[in-house]
Amino acid sequence: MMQLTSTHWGTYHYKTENGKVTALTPFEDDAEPTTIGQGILDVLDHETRITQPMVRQSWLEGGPGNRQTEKRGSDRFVAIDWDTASQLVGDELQRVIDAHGNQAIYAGSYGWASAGRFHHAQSQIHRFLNVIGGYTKSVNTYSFAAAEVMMPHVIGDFRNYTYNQTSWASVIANTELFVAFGGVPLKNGQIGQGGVGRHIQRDSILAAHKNGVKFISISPLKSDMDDDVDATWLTIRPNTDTALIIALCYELMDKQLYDANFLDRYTVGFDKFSDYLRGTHDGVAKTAQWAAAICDISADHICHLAVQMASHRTMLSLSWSLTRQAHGEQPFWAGIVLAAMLGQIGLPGGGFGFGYSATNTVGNNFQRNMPIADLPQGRNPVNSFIPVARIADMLEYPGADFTYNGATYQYPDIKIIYWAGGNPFHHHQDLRRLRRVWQKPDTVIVNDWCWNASTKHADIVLPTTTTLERSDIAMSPRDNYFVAMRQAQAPVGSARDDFDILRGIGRVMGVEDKFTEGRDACAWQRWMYDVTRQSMSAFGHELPSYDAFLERGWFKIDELGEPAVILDKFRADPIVNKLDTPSGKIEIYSEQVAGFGYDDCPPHPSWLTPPEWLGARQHSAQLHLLCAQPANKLHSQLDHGSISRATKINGHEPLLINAEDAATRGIVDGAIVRVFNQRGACLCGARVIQDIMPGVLMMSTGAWFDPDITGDSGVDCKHGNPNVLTPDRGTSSLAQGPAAHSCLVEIEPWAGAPVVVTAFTAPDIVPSGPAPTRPRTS
Ligand SMILES: Nc1nc2c(c(=O)[nH]1)N[C@H]1C(S)=C(S)[C@@H](COP(=O)(O)OP(=O)(O)OC[C@H]3O[C@@H](n4cnc5c(=O)[nH]c(N)nc54)[C@H](O)[C@@H]3O)O[C@H]1N2
Ligand SMILES: Nc1nc2c(c(=O)[nH]1)N[C@H]1C(S)=C(S)[C@@H](COP(=O)(O)OP(=O)(O)OC[C@H]3O[C@@H](n4cnc5c(=O)[nH]c(N)nc54)[C@H](O)[C@@H]3O)O[C@H]1N2
Ligand SMILES: [Mo]
Repeated sequence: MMQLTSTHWGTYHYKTENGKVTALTPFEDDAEPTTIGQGILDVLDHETRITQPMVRQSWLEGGPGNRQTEKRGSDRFVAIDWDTASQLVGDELQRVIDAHGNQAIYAGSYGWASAGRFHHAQSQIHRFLNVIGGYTKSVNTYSFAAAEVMMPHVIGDFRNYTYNQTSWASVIANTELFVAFGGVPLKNGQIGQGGVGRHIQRDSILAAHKNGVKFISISPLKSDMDDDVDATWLTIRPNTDTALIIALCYELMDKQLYDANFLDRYTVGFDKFSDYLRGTHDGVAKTAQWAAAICDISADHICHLAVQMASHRTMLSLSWSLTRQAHGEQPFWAGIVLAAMLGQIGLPGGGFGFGYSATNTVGNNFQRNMPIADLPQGRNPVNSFIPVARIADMLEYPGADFTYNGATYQYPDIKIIYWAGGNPFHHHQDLRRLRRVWQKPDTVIVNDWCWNASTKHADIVLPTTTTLERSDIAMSPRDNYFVAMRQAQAPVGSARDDFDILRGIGRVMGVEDKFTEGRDACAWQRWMYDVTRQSMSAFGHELPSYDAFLERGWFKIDELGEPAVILDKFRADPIVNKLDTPSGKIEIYSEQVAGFGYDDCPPHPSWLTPPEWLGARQHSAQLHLLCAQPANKLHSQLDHGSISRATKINGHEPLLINAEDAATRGIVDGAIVRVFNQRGACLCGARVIQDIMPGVLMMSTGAWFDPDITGDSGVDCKHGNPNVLTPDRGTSSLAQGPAAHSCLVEIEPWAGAPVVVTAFTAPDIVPSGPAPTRPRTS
């Protein structure tokens, strides 16, 4: 049997010595493995590993009626045994259900968790909570919420197009000009949710280059495009891509370079949009000169780009990051309209794509929408939900109205937060605010394996295994490799799988059998594989038997014979293969969106000035902060490991700053700097470079939030988490998505004494606490 494991960042052979994993060797089919995975080896047993269930001391001593919730994030923890922990959680869930109903439990539990189909933390927690009557959920993602809500109005769907888009194979063979808004960041293609068999992004882009594809990268950051493809780098002011795209549309219209037949046959609403381009109602023609002033790109460049696009087979790649900014609904919509004007949608290598290399998945060329079984979720009888990034609003304003996709809803009153497989103190914006409103619920429960900011801000912490400590199956509808993940070592301490944690709570609540249906983890995995095998057979793929799969360790589904092209069937026959929009066509103007009447999301793509961008600077000291995905880890995962730690500057997260901006502020390479705005401040280490647009800073996400509990330094995060600076503001009334990339800050050399980063230090733990008192107050 092969000793394989799988992660979001690759598949590995593992080696053990004395019962501990000591080496991970990349899988033989993966010629471009990443180093990210090696980061786990030195933290499996690190001081940040949680080895026993923990309860926050004042919560334990005071009981749920007197919990000193303001101490969340600065309190000591008491180590307890599993029986006590299961009882505490079971009793508290029951108390809240009895007193307030299931909607008072918030368990959106957003996050990436780990690869492995069965031990997927969210699948487990959601199934469990459905068994006990449901929970308030979240909808959409932090990745691209604005697109998830907007795109169905425009092309009928989003996910189906982004995960199944025109493949690299089609680009390599057919594209002449590849224009990438936000680049093609290979750093992001290192990962793929649910497991990666083979990394394809670098090979693909190099093959395209070799085949003569010309790349243009439109981004504030040069490294968003690989140096080896000789791309043209066009710098753009952050958050202004919509203006650029609209001006490109204007120039195509003005020069009669657009495909009127395509617009006629496949779209609705161009007449209204062309009025907007001309400025019929607002008196502003959306010319290249107009956009030049907004985007800081010369009008000549814009005109030239329009002509180039119209005279070549052009692929427009629209980075997911464009949706994580104020009015993030607009860039993709505008991009689709531009592609429609070029008339190449549905042709090989032409049209639009959403974020090539945003993950390893994007642009692959194998069977789409494979029917891979999930752990059955049951039914959630609770209706209440929030758009995922509105969590702080929900906690702050229970009962208040919010808008979402044409309707108005109310925020529920949350008493328990239960998180498994995500890190809200990584992913949410304006962490000072989140920390404040996080004190409101009665109880916060977190399942996780390490002492990151979310476990430190919990009341009850239930320690989980890592993937190396359990068996599972890597099978994802987005990757063609199936991998039998073997348990490589025993769990550290008394860590349990999420499934066993929930089973224990279920026992206390009298629902264990309903939750497990009499299966243990092994029996569930066999069941999920067998269900998948059956449905894949109906789909035209014969999978080996489960036992043969376990014996062999892995297998793969072959790539498609023909390069995949999105919307090719729609192009072939727009009546038979109509889109799932009200008109059945691409909606350049949406009557439905018009009916919503949102000022911040008009019925056709529009340039709306963001609340924070370089054009809204109050003084020249302000810079635009981008906080992109980290190259050396996945979000906050493994930030404490050797690979990520090796990039820190005196323990602080690095920040990229242009040499000019650094010089005017007296900042030298390697200096510790303070970055601040009205929402917060953090320390980080400056990396002075040429290849970032002046006026723009870049700080990756993922540094573990490290609040200064003493208050001595006066900063919100000692380590360098950009989310103490980012705004907690919805993209618009339509999607209410996160808008982290719209953020102005100032920066200065740190004049204070050196600050010790404590992000990777465990909280104070009381070894064996008093017997828990559990007064049942409410
Ligand atoms: N400023 C800014 N913020 C951003 C973004 C940005 O661009 N800028 N990007 C956003 C995006 S796109 C995303 S997707 C989010 C990502 O946000 P998250 O997905 O919340 O981030 P992760 O660090 O992946 O969190 C996963 C957590 O699951 C835990 N975990 C791993 N395995 C297990 C397990 O088996 N069981 C349990 N119970 N837990 C486990 C990990 O230790 C970790 O704490 O961040 C968002 N935040
Ligand atoms: N290594 C690694 N890979 C990852 C992740 C990770 O944490 N680590 N996270 C994964 C997840 S969950 C997601 S959702 C994807 C996200 O994938 P993306 O959305 O592509 O991620 P980002 O890195 O935020 O953005 C890509 C680039 O867009 C540029 N950019 C930002 N704002 C603007 C703008 O206004 N205009 C233009 N033209 N460019 C802009 C930035 O320079 C940035 O480097 O990445 C995935 N891949
Ligand atoms: Mo994401």
